[in-house]
Amino acid sequence: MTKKWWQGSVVYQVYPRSYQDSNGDGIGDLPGLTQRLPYIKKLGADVIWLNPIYKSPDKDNGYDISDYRSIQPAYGTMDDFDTMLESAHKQGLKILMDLVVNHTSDKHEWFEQSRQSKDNPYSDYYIWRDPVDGHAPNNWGSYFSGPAWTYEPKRGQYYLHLFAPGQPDLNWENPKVRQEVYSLMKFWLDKGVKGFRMDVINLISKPAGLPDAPQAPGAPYGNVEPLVSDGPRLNEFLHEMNQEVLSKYDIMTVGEMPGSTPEDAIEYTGLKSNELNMVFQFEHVGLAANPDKKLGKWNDQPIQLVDLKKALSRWQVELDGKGWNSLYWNNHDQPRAVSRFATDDPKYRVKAAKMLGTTLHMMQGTPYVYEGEELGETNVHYQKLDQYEDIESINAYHQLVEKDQAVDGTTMLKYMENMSRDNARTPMQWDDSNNAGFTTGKPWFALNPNYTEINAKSQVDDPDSVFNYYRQLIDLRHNSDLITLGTYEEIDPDDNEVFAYRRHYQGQTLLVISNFTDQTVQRDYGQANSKRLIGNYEDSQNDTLRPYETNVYLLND
Ligand code: TEU
Ligand code: CA
Repeated sequence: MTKKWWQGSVVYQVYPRSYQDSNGDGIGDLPGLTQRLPYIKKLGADVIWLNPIYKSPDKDNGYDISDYRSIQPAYGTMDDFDTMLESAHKQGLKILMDLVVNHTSDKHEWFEQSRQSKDNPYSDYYIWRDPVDGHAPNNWGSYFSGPAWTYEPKRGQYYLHLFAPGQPDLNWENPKVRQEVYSLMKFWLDKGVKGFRMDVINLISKPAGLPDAPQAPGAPYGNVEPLVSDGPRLNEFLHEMNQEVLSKYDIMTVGEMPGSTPEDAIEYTGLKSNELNMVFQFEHVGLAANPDKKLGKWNDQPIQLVDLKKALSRWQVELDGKGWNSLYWNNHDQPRAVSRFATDDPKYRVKAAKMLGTTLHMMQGTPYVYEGEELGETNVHYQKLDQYEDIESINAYHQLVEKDQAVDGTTMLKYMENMSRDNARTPMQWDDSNNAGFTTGKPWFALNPNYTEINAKSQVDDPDSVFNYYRQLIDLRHNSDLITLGTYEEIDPDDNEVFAYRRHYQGQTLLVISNFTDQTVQRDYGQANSKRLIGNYEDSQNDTLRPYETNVYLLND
């Protein structure tokens, strides 16, 4: 197997709004990112995935785009973008853009036209349906609470929006829509960006007839995901996109795919499929959802290690040699990794963050590091509703607590503290000065007060920091085909305390052992007296694993 550049790469994700403000308006921007590129280079990442930076009314922090070919003014100008891109290239960094084409903003010109009448050039760019008995055409609920349909009196019809009403779904059945998408993709690729992260790309092909979705007892709407994910024409659309655009450039693509299975992912990323390079699967971030189905992801229960192991190992084993994995613990939609999968107790936080990094970065696939993860940043632990900013969290509170009375307010706030997307969106913690060096003005979103303890400045030159540990993990991968390409062998799937696995490649074996508990435990996998490549304690004590201890060994077969 010849290694593709994106198989040997590590991606660093930047949420531009919260990365670095350069002009004191409290909002992160492109010149701010340009200033910080050397930091990302120092970490050792190869590629930067930028969350949306296009013109947008910001109903969903940029995931509602009103012009795909211009920059959101708060982030700067097209010149600022070009400067950033040039500077990135000079430093050997590639830029990956966020492609959001399941939906646009309702303020996009296409939609402004489309909603006027049933017979204008854009009338069929979106998914319009007549009312049924004076109601919405089916029971679909939006990902952001409420119905997935909104009535437009001018057309006397409803339009579909799987997310907010300000995010109408594009009609991919219309070949003109697909050509528009291919054309905007070429616009960015011709500038020199090196690929796309494709937002909810497995939702673009809707099932024929738009039938009702399964509805949990007591839930006001049907749950669309099982119905709209991996729809009937998805492979065809992705294949067409590949033929018309992707195959003409040397780029990487990762499709965000809630609800996809390994079998689906093999279809999209398979060596012969000519569709995408890899997908973001949701299995491990969907664990510990509420058993009361109408509460969905909102819960405060810890994840069982055996479930986490099962989820990650399944993708490792099933995609080996057939597709390619992306590896991630968190992103802008998920709580902070260390709080969620280990502990943010100050006593163990540093050890735990290193342990998680090791467990993920020694797997097969392309690793993604979300801004601040490399510092061991934690959840923000808000206690009040008015501290939240994210549309998903706020809408869910109003729907579940006030409208449905499915849960009481205090409990819901606990669930949000645990699961809200806002945990990931507080500004980057650069130093211990006012507002963590993120802005000289008033930040658009409050900082996590622990920035005085957890920040980049204190870590970059400290050899024992989480930052420098991540740097070593990335460096190890860059220099090892065993880590990049080796096959995966799970050890003791029923062990709920230790996550251990082996990797095999050309007569060499890598052994990875991570203690996910705050207790000392004993495990013997034959590691005694083996060569240790990396670990989060000064030395290895062989079979004795201290709290959150992790070690990686190289064994010769
Ligand atoms: O996320 C898609 C998605 O599945 C999320 O809505 C997810 O269900 C939720 O955030 C986790 O509970 C993508 C983007 O990453 C997200 O930021 C956008 O809000 C969404 O699409 C709509 O574009
Ligand atoms: Ca700014």
